[in-house]
Amino acid sequence: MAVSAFDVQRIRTDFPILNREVRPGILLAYLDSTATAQKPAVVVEAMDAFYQKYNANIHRGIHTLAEEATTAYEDARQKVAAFINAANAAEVIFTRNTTESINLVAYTWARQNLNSGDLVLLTEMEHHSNLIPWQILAAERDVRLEFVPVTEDGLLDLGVYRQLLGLSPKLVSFTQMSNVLGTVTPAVEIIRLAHDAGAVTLVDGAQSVPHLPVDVQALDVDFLAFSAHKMCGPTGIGALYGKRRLLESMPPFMGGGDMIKTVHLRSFVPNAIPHKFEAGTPAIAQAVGFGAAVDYLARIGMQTIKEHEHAITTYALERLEEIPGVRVIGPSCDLKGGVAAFTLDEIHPHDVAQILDTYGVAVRAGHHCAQPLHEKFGITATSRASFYLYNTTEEVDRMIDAVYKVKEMFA
Ligand code: C6P
Repeated sequence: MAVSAFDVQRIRTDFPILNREVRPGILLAYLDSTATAQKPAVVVEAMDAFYQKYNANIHRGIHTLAEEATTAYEDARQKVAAFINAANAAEVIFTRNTTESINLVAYTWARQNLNSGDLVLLTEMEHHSNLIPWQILAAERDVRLEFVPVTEDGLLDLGVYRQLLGLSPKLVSFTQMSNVLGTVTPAVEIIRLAHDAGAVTLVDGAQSVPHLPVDVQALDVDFLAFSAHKMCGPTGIGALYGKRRLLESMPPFMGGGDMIKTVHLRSFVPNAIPHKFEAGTPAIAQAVGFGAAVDYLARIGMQTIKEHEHAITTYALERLEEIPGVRVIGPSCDLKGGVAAFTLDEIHPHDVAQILDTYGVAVRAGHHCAQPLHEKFGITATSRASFYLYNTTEEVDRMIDAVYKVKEMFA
């Protein structure tokens, strides 16, 4: 059954892995894109072409291959910048992933600007990537941390947020989409209020950039962190967007080749942005793959992808909620992206995921690197199905049938 005008069967032919049998006769139903997305052939081919045809180091050589590799790497930066509507490609720093992007801000901007007693405002729905860097900083600098609470229905409590802004935080750092609840947070409003209170803002876009149209200028966000591997690109590369003024004022993150203008035995002058933050040989093939991935997503259109995921998620939530003993955490489908985290009776989520796997259905189980959020809901773990542009209602049906099988086994 098609859920929208979007031709999902056509899209699926772009992803060879989706034809894979997990075991003889059992086709893969990949419902774990929140962990990492599958890659279309165009991404794999772009990386393959780099290694087969113009592999060379960048910004260093003047031979043909080095120039071709440098052009491809910088073209990828332009593509990623255009994808999030950055005003200038120099505002996009290539990192390893979202985690490194957030740490970059914590180790540079935050250590330059935050001191004892200063406040960092986070939320209770953060991934560990947007908690631990601030906990480390808090321990080192005596910086205070406060958290915007999550309500029973999986939303941020904006009333408490407004009150916490009265404490004049220096930084407000929050996720635009929860990897567990699926909640899409009201980022425009959160950022506007933070700026009115004098705070700098960081958005964890690990889940939003792959699944929603994200425009950094419309958001007016100061920093945005995201990973290529969750948006049809390769592992090993991500990005940090930062406003030019901030990036230029920040000290380098790591020292080494490429991030310098001049070096003497006892001193150096850092390079201009973005190179100031890209020490050493970067992930060149991965950047090429990242560029191919954003080309691919942009061709389909992020609004179209969002609508397809919304239709699949609506269907999945309806079907899950009809199963006795299933509890889905998070808000209604109009307030969330393509994530359905649930518990099933008293059955351990690892058992659920393992049994689903025997039917070819790949879901994740555990705390999904959001342990405090699970504690808030009084649980230690959930099973989590997540959806992307290539998922179908048939795959949801297969998951539902498998969940009924789990219930039978544990009855
Ligand atoms: N969440 C999940 O299964 P990295 O690992 O750096 O690419 O992304 C970290 C990260 C940060 N923020 C959010 C909201 C995330 O969802 C993730 C990654 C995966 O939910 C792996 S733990």
